Amino acid sequence: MKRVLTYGTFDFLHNGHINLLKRAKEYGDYLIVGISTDEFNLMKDKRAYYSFEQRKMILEAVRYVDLVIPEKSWDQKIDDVKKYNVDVFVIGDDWEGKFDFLKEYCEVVYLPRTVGISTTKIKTDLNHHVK
Ligand code: C2G
Repeated sequence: MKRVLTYGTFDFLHNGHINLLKRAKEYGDYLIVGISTDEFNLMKDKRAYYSFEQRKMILEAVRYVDLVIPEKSWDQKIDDVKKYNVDVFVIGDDWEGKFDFLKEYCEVVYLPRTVGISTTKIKTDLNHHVK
């Protein structure tokens, strides 16, 4: 059983998120997703439209996701890797290099982001009534 871990806010779940989760799952058999709590989002200077509970429920419905855990701080990743016996940490390459400290504990993979979609773009387009 190869275990994969990733983290994110996953607000307004879109094809870029799904593409990331799909590829992350391909690195193992069991995908754990740490979803940023509403409080931690404030520390990332993000305000999600959907609450933690809503985002958790939505992610749990995604076929690639096996377990959803709360991401409460920047400092929990090493503990999570140990606690869940993680083999591979996967995240989008907008974070390239930022989590290399995990290489001591597991494989670290940065995947190319999906171009043309983001939660920010969705919000902007909706505000401008873009068809
Ligand atoms: N993503 C992607 N392509 C996009 C948008 C997002 O591949 N067009 C990926 C991001 O790279 C990330 C994941 O989808 O791996 C979730 O994106 P966010 O919800 O924006 O996550 P972020 O705020 O970057 O949180 O401790 C790590 C942070 O919690 C990561």
